[in-house]
Amino acid sequence: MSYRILDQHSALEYIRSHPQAPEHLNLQAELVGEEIGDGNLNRVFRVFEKGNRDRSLLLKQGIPYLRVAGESWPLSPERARMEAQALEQQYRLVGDLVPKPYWFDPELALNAMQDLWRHQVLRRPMVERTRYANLGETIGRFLALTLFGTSDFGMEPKAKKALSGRFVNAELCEITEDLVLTEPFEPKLLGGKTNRNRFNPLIADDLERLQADTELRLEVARLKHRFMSSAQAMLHGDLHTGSIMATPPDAGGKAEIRVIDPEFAFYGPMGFDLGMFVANLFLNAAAQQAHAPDPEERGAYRKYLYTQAERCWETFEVEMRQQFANVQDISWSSKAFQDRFLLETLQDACGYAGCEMVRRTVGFAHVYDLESIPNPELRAEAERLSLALGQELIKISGKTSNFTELMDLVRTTIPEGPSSSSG
Ligand code: SR1
Ligand code: MG
Repeated sequence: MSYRILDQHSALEYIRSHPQAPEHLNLQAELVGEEIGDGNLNRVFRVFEKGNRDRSLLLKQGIPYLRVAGESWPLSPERARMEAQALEQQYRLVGDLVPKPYWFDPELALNAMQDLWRHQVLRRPMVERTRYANLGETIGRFLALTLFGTSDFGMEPKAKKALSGRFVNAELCEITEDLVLTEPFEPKLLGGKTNRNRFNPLIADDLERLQADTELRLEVARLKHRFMSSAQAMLHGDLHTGSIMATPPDAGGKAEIRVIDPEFAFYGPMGFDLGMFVANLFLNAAAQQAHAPDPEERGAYRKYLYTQAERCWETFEVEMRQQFANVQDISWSSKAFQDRFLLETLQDACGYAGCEMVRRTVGFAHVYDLESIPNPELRAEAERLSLALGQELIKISGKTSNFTELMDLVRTTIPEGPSSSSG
């Protein structure tokens, strides 16, 4: 059957007639379907057997436009194929750190996968200061295994080239190139292009100062070029805290963590994924300025967030070095090369983290962490912290020599101590 946009009813009909569905659901049982998509791009349906919540699956369909913007922003449903391919690779490399893929239906641009109904997207619980003791470590491991495993270090050269050829994700990369790496930094664009920034009027002067900073814009230009031309590994491409789900933490504080939504996957610089993740921890730290008026509580949660950023980097580095120990190409086997590569990755991560913080504060696509602060003055206070740290991270990105230095900057700009009190 040809492409059509599914709704709750047609999603159920689709399931009833799909040959692979009975592997996951009893089609004779009463099936319940609900639309649950709250992301920016797609429609997502959950289907389960009434009274048997464990017998369920998730359908994610790419529609021909951006869900949050409507038909005025066309987008090819082909992105569903990118997600299918990326999920297949990630599942091969990290197994249950991602939802299990069931099937891809090219005609409907639809992915069927494991329904993580016990898991919750991290944004809201993190605004409420939920702690996941194993978050940083899990993401660090996810990144090392997926990035190394799809790079020249982990693949035979011809196989890596063939795989990278399957990840030419031009349309979604363009979104990142424009929304993350151009528009927030440029007061005027060339070629009649318009700038889609949206921001709190109370921080208009701060944005003007940021956009007047030529040193910063030069660094962003370098990072953008690297994003577009440095095909190191298959990236997740959009690894923010809305792309991570977790079960409620157990008595020891640990949770089952899964990375979702890899439709922005493409071959790019490894530091991009790392930078996105830590930036979203720092964005939350900035937003706690308003969410946690008690300085002790705010400081304690920031401390937790910074520890997770550190664990992520530490785990990434340890796992990468372990993988490098088995590298087959003599060119990559020296410690000196590995040190240098990891330093470059750290520097990239630092710069992309800064870009993510700035764009989530003044660009087109914001984050719940900041958006959920109802009072504009309090929100501006948090947004200024985010902009200040974002700018600093971009400016030190080419110079930073270790993660401790980066975290010193984070702690100075958005402090953990009660001195960060706003009253
Ligand atoms: C226009 S899409 C806006 C944002 O949503 C996605 O999750 C990406 O982060 C993108 O930049
Ligand atoms: Mg997404």
